[in-house]
Formats: sequence, structure tokens, C-alpha cells
Amino acid sequence: MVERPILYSFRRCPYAIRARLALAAAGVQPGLDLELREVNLKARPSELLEASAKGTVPVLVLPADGTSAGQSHGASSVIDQSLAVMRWALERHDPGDLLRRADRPGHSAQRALIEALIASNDGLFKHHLDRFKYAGRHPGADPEEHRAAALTILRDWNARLPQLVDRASLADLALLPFVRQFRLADPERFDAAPGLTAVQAWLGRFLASPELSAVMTPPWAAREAWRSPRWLYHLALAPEWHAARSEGIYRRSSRGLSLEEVGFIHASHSHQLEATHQRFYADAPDVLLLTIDPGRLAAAGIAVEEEPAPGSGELFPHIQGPLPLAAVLAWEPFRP
Ligand SMILES: N[C@@H](CCC(=O)N[C@@H](CS)C(=O)NCC(=O)O)C(=O)O
Repeated sequence: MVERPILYSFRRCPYAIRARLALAAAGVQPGLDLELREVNLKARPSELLEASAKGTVPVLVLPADGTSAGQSHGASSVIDQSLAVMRWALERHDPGDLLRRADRPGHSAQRALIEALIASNDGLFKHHLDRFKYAGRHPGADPEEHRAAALTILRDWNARLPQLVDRASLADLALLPFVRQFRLADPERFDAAPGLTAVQAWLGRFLASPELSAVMTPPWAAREAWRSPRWLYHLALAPEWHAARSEGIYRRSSRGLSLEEVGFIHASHSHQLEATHQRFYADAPDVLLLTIDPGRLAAAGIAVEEEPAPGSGELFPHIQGPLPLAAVLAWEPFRP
């Protein structure tokens, strides 16, 4: 049962950025009105996949009576398209008039322009952006050809931008994160590209805006992924983890102790990690956080027992055998 909205997000994803921009513009405060869960797209939590099987971000999970826009999902409802998240947010509260301005009588041309710009962005511009910026993921794609095609679209927008009145609309929020991403792939050539004066100025204002920096920093965005309570966590010293990766199996139990010496591998639940770090690793350099999928441990025939820590009685998960690398979903520097 969801008590307040949950936003699954990814800091750098342009779709998630535009959703966060709209939620922030609507006055939503993460931590207060909404729980933000930063997602590692290479290790997506099962909570996200249960809410939306396609597993893309952003996804907004709403309490039962939170909306009429989402699909029903048990007791809660789910909005799993960024534009729909934006509309949900701005329909609730739109102090900047971002959504409604173009809906007023007499503004139909502007509304059509906003819709055309969004369709152009989400369709062809995104297509060319991906093949320019992530050419390695698209075998056979010529990044220069796709850059040129994206620039042609941007020049078309450059001619149309002045038709938008000088206040922001849904199109600004929806397009600018993607133009930002295009520029980031080659900032010097973007800044020097001819025929883009209006787009360059438009992006420049966005890049310098407090609205953008707000949604790229906590509490709207984090550099560490949300820790699902369904996963297990183990703190490891970086050299020991890297050695294990080349050997194919990890056999350390805790700092300075092996699996053979202890009989199991120490692990923590998400809420226990900070204290575990404080007790055993606070002065250690290069501490890594391993995220472990208990389902994959079970599939490898490795049991987990909940056992009390000596002295406190608090139950911790103890992994009853060597840790197969395949059960480790992610590893990253641990930042307390
Ligand atoms: N149409 C979706 C697209 C969202 C999307 O593709 N997000 C990317 C990250 S920028 C993602 O989650 N990719 C992971 C995947 O496709 O598996 C929306 O507007 O929300």
C-alpha cells in the first residue's frame, strides 16, 4: 500500500528530468510530498518492475485516490510516461501557467506548435540524438549523419521558437533536457553551430536556471541508487572485490575475515548499512557497496540465515557460502 507518491527516477535521464521539472514547478517537495527513488538502470528494483513492467523511468506510483490519470495497480495507480507525469503534476498546480496558457481560447496555434515541437522531439530528434550520442549502441549508425539530421531539426525549431511567447510552456520543459543532452555530446561544436541562435540562447538560459540545478541535485536527484529493502548489501574492500572478480567467486566475510574463518559472509539489510559502515569500515579506504539479489543466491543454492549479532540481538542476513558474482547486481563506492 503506497502512502505518498513514489517517483522512480534517474538523475541524467532527459525523460526523468522533464518529469522532475514539472513536479518541481507544481510545488511538489521530494521527501515531503513524494518519495524519490533514484534507479540504477542496470539493476532495476523489482518494486519498479512490479509497478511498470517496461521498467523505464520516470514512473510515478500514486496512492489509491491520487489520480484518475494512471492505470490501476492494485491499491495504487501508476503513471509510466514522462509527459503524463508532467501533465499530472501541472494539472494539480500550475503557478507558472505552463500547461493551461496554450489551452485558452484564441491560443490554438500556439497549442498546435507546442504539440508539434514535443512530437518532433520525442520522435525523430530523440532517434538521431541516440545514434549520435550513443553510436556504440547502434551498430551501423553513422554518428555524423545523425548529428547532421538532429541539427536540421534544431534549425527548424530555431525558426519556430520565436512564435512561442517569451514565457515558458510545456514545450520548454519537455524539450530542453534533450537539447541539453545533444549539446553535452559535443559542446564546442554545438555552441559554434550556425543557424541556431535562438536555440542556443534558449538552452543557455535553461542551463543557467535555478530550476534545472534544483532537479539535478538532492533531494530531486542522487548519485547513489535507492536501496531496495528486498535486496541484501555487503561492504567490501575494493582490492578484495576486484581480486574476486578475476577469480570468479567472492569469499570475504567481513573486514579482515574470510568466509572460512567465520563460516558465513556478513551482509546487511538496507536500513542497517550506515551503522555497519560506521562500526567496521569508517576508517577504511575504497569501500564498495555490493548489491545482492537474494533470488539469485537461492538459484545458486546459497542459503541466507537471519541471525542475531553478538551482543545486540539485532538480526542480520548471513550468507551461508561463497558469493557467486552473478548474484551481485551492482557495486559502487559506498558513500555514507
Ligand atoms: N516514453 C518513456 C521513455 C522513458 C525512457 O526511455 N527512459 C529511459 C531512461 S532515459 C529508460 O528508462 N531506459 C531503460 C530501458 O529502456 O530499458 C517516457 O516518456 O517516460
